[in-house]
Amino acid sequence: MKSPIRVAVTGAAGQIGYSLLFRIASGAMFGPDQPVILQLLEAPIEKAMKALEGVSMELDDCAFPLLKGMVLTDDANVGFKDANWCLLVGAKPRGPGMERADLLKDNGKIFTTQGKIIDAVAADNARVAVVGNPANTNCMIAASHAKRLPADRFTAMVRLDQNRAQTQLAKKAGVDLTTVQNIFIYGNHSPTMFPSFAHATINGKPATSVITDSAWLQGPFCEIVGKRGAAIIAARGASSAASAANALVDHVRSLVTPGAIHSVAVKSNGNYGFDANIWAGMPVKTTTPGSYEVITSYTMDDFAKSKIAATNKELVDERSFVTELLG
Ligand code: NAX
Repeated sequence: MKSPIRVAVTGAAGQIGYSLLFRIASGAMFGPDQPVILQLLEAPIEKAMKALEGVSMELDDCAFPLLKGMVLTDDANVGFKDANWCLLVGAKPRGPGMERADLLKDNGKIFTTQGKIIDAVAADNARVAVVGNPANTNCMIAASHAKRLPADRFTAMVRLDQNRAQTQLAKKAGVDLTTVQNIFIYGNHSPTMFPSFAHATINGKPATSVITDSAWLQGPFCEIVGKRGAAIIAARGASSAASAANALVDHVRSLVTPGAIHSVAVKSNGNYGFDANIWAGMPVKTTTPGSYEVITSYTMDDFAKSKIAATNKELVDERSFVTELLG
């Protein structure tokens, strides 16, 4: 049996946390032979800590063989101590009438603190995955405060968007979704994201030769994927939680699986026309567990370039709202 890894999860008593923790403890994220210790971090709010206690009781009641311990805390220094993976889910939701800039600043403060503490107390091999919105910019803020951990350890999740795009292409083509490959998300986890259909394949053929309705690909397809989160809120009365938790399982599982090719928001080095130093979704290939290289070989047509320019602009604007929070 391998020795346990420490997995810190913030916002552990929230909606996503409630779907996520059981999947991690079951082995879905790190594999059936990898024991875990869950370090569950919540906001210092009595109600949240009480709810967290209830979740931990349920985790106990699952008798997961791989779950070797739990830490419940509202102290980030405890929550991130020696953590091998830090899953940053907790964030403040956008309140009624709240401007995006205010949300960026409020959540940016959380990620400033957490970035510093992770850098100070997490394990040397720590990896960080950000889900809390605005995920790309929060990830950039956290990474900017890390002096020990390199920037490529900090990733933000666009996997939910990739999964959504894969399913939409499969439905349109009337095929099993496993036949849809190489559909990647570029840019921000927001409605401006670009699901790059031109490089996708269906049963090994270009998706554009199977789905010949280019107006649908350029219009409704991009829109459905980009606005799926809002559509779920409208239908369910609450934001996507189980599918987001599932996407985080996929995000990390792919990052620990050498050879996996998937979409991750990573620090841009100017690839694909993204501004350097923002965090943007792009295709990566996992090299060794936890490490990856960006796939830079895809060429973009004019339509793709215009979509990437729009999502890049949004990320640059977000950055400009939070410059004073960057380390
Ligand atoms: P919830 O409001 O249900 O849970 C968030 C939890 O975070 C709460 O329990 C809260 O007490 C806790 N929290 C707040 N500040 C904290 C802090 N400083 N330290 C530790 N915990 C803290 O939200 P939920 O539905 O779970 O969503 C969590 C985040 O994921 C939100 O920001 C949401 O916008 C974002 N999402 C991101 C997605 C993505 O694809 N990147 C998709 C799903 C989701 O919308």
